[in-house]
Amino acid sequence: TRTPVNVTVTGAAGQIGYALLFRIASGHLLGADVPVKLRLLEIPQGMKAAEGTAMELDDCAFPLLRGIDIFDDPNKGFEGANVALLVGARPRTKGMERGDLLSANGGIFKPQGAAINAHAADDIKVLVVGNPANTNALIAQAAAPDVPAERFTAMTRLDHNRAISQLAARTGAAVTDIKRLTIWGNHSATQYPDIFHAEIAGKNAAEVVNDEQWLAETFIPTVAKRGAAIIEARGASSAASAANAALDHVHTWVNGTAAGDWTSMGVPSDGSYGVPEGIISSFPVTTKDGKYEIVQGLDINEFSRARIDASVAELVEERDAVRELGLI
Ligand code: NAX
Repeated sequence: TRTPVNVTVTGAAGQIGYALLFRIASGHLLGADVPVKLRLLEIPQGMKAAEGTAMELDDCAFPLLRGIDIFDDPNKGFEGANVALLVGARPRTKGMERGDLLSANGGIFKPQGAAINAHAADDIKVLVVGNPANTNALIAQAAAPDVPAERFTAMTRLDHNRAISQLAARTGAAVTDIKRLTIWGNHSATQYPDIFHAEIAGKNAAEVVNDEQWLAETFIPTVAKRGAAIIEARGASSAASAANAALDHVHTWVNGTAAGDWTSMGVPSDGSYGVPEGIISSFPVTTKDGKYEIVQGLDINEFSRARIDASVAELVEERDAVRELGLI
């Protein structure tokens, strides 16, 4: 029998947490044969609701779930963690400037990074979901100097999945026919969903679509603004789809990408494609044996270059702002 994998989830009492925990416990994060122990991390006000969720998890009698512990102290919450999903964050509220948002989140992600550094397992893998996800991941990573930097990642898989779905709808293809789609840059409105290297049933996606106006004026903004459209329709932000993307991100990282395909992950840049080293930017990546590699050698056309550069410029600004605030 396998040793259970310790999975820490922050923001466990929130709406993404509620959509996420039951699927982790039923084997959708790591695999149908991998037992898990859940460590829920909340703030004191969230503890009672997290206990309620834990009661429901008990009531599912999930065969793979080997324990649930709930904490409001990050030093305990990350103890022995093999996988950490950093979901809880400080949302932007009315009248909040970017600097306020970054410093409020620095107050969360810096201590969490330090706690991961001190207490997590040696093989820790971190996914940051809480926004601004890329820069929150950078803050946590900077606070964890003993953990290899590449273990800190940010979620752009929801954007990736949204882009696949939009492209499938436009072309009438099945989502499973679409490969090699890429989200570049920041998980924000500046993100760039790139179909120039994507394939639809083996054919180049940009050639199948053959409509640059649709690309620029419909596809890219629809994907980039989908979060706002969900809020408008549902009266609440994406939760089940975000949870699903978090499961996909970690599952792919641990279990590998399919031959001939890749995925999108926010990862520390190694300077590839002119993205400044160190910032956490979304790239096309392949994964194997629990490690990822940025796909190399793609030709970047002018259309793509301008959009990648714009999103990366935003990430550089965010990095400079958190540096200024002493958060990294
Ligand atoms: P909720 O407000 O429903 O839940 C957040 C939870 O986090 C709350 O229970 C709160 O008590 C807890 N929390 C706050 N500070 C904490 C801390 N220091 N330690 C532990 N827990 C803490 O938000 P929800 O809808 O679940 O969204 C969570 C985050 O995901 C938000 O930042 C949101 O912007 C972000 N998203 C990111 C997406 C992505 O693609 N990267 C998409 C979905 C989502 O918008």
